[in-house]
Amino acid sequence: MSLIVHHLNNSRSQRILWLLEEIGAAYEVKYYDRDPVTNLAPPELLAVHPLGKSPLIEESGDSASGGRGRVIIESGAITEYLCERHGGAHLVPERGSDDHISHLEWLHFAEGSAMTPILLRIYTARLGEAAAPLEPRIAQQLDAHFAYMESRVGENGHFIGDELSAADIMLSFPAEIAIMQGMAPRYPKLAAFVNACHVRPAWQRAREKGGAYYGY
Ligand SMILES: N[C@@H](CCC(=O)N[C@@H](CS)C(=O)NCC(=O)O)C(=O)O
Repeated sequence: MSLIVHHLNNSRSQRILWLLEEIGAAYEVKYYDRDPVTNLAPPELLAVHPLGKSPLIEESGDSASGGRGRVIIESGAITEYLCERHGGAHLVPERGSDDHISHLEWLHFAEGSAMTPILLRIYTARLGEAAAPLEPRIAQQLDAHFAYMESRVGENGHFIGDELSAADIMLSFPAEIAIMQGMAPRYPKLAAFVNACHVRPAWQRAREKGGAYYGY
């Protein structure tokens, strides 16, 4: 069996590379570049999955499965799958514990909640003045989500307990966006969290492998 990550530059997929480096799993990276004008993924990704978005992982089948592999989409699902099947159990709190429930909340908060106002801001920015009526609501929602993260991240640079968790890896992407948008003075604990992620050797190895990743 072999594991392939279909990786788009400057994207959420970076955290899957980071996760795999933390786990120490063997994987191959297939690289895709965003269109310089539209910023969309190239059509080659559509050949892998109908949504054509990244991250995608592809597990090739072994002879026992008759060579059937499968493609898995969604960062959160990919993260849970890799932790369960590829040696990342130490990145998930013990099932049945209170920390495990918090971990589920945070892991899904990253894509399910935090990314919504972030994407609204990115899309409406293209509308210029036409977006003005929406702007206060988007700004309020961005602040609500980032302020919530700021209020819960530990001084130790983790959202749950004293060790890195899979949820930290998922949350790194929205936190990095907050810092890229110049919000470090407003959310100093989130800025410290992002720094704590970036000094990890596994993050740095993933950064080397992933190619362009915004200004980081
Ligand atoms: N919720 C999905 C979002 C996937 C997604 O939108 N990926 C972006 C990269 S950050 C993408 O592929 N954008 C290019 C496009 O939409 O063409 C996940 O977390 O996997």
